[in-house]
Amino acid sequence: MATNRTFTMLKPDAVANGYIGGILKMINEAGFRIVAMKYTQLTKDAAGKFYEVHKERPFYGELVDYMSSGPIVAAILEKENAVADFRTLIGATDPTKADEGTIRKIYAKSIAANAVHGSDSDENAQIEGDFYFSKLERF
Ligand code: IDP
Ligand code: MG
Repeated sequence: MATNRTFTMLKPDAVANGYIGGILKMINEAGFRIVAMKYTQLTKDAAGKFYEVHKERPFYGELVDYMSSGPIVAAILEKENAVADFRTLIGATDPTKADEGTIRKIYAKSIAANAVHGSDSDENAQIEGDFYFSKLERF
């Protein structure tokens, strides 16, 4: 299923460090339109559910604790080729391996606290957006 939308979260480290404005500016300047947006905090249960696909990975517990540790910004973004272009904009999972000029290279502290989430497929973008937003919250 092809869509022109992706889903992102500005993670607890990015919010705590005061990077919301800087990251949103990069997102806007890269040509993404904000379809939906929410400032919220995941419970441990909700974070566990969101990252269920990673349940078997060794960092799952750490990831769930971290993602529920403070407020985040969740958003649906629209642009042609949104999923792939947003992954390019955020850079590699490990910020030490991220390209220059990417959001993670500029704002991320570590492979765990890596500033931002980006969906990895159209299907997951749909699932992840539905996790946070009702139809009435999309514009
Ligand atoms: P992605 O966010 O670049 O798609 P995934 O492999 O889907 O990376 O991992 C999901 C999230 O889990 C990462 O963004 C990061 O916060 C965390 N993570 C990934 N690998 C590690 C690791 O080796 N140690 C700790 N946390 C990790
Ligand atoms: Mg991923």
